[in-house]
Amino acid sequence: MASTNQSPFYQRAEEDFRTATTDEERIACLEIMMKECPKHKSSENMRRNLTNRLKKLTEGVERRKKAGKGSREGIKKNDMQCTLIGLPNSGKSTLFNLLTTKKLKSKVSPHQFTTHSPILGIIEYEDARIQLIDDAPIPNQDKSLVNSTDTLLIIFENLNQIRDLERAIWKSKAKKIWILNKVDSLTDMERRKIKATLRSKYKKLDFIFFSNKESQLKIKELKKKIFESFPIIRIYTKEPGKIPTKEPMILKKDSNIKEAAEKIRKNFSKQIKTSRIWGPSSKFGGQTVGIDHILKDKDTIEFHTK
Ligand SMILES: Nc1nc2c(ncn2[C@@H]2O[C@H](COP(=O)(O)OP(=O)(O)OP(=O)(O)O)[C@@H](O)[C@H]2O)c(=O)[nH]1
Ligand SMILES: [Mg+2]
Repeated sequence: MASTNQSPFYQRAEEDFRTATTDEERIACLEIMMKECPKHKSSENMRRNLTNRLKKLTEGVERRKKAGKGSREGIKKNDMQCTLIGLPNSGKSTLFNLLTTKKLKSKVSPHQFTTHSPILGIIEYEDARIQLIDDAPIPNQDKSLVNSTDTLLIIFENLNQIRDLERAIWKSKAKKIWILNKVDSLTDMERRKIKATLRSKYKKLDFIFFSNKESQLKIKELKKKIFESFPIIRIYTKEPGKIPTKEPMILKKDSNIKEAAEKIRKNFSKQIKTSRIWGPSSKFGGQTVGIDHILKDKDTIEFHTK
C-alpha cells in the first residue's frame, strides 16, 4: 500500500500496523488508516483493500472469542515473558506504559476495569527484549496466561490486597515479583509500617516499592530485576573472521554448545567440528571447546563446521 502522500496519522498507523503483534492492535490501526484515507475516487482501491483486511481480522477475533480462546491467541510467547496482575485500578497499565517501548499504549483511566484483554508490549533491557503483558484485572485475568507466563509482576496498593492476589496466582509456577504501587500517595510513616509488616509477616515475598513518579534510574532497576528473574543466558555467535551478532540468542541457563547450535538450526550441531569461545565461560579468549561445553551469560561462540 503506497503511503507517501498520506497524512502523518495514516503513516504512523501504518507503521504501527506493521509492528503490531495482536489482531486487536491491527484492527485499531486499520480503523485509523480508514479514517485518514482520502475519500476521492483515486483511492477507492486502497479503501476497499483496507475494508477487506479489517473485515477479515474482525471476523477472526470474533471467532476466537466465541470459541472462548480470548485474544491472547495473537501473542506468541517468546523466551522471556512477564505478565502484570492486580486488582482493578491498581496502576498496571500505567506501569506497562512506563516499562515498554511500544507506541500503542495501554489505556489508563481513573475508572476500574479499563483493560479488557491482554495487551503485549516489549521491555528493552540492554540488548534483550522481554515480553510484557498487561492483563485484565482480577477476577477477569486470563488464567491460563497467569499459569503459563515466566514471571508475574504482582501489583498491589495495600496489604489487604495480598490475600486476593495470592488466591489468583497460587497455581502459577512463575517467578513472582511483588510491586507495592502508588507509594507516592503514602506518608513516610505508612511506608515504614508496610515495609516492616512485609518483612515480618510476608517473609517470602520478593517485593519492591514503586510509583509512576519514579526516576528513570528506578525504572531501570526494575527492568534489571525483571530480566534477572528469567533463568536464561545471552549468547552471541560469530563467523570466523567476522564480528559477533549484535542481538543475542536466548538460551536456558546451563545450556551447552550443542543446544546453542540446535537453536540456530535443527541438526546444525551434527555439522560442527570444533567451536571457539570468548567470554565468561572461557579460560582465555578464543579457547577451543567441545560440544558439551557449558555456556555462561554473554559468551560468544564461533562454530567451525566439518
Ligand atoms: N498516585 C498514583 N496514581 C497512580 C499511579 N499509577 C497509576 N495511578 C492512577 O491510578 C489509576 C488507574 O491506573 P491504571 O494504570 O489504568 O490502572 P489499571 O490497574 O491498569 O486498571 P484496570 O485496567 O482497570 O485494572 C489512574 O487514574 C492512574 O493515573 C501511581 O504510581 N501513583
Ligand atoms: Mg489497565
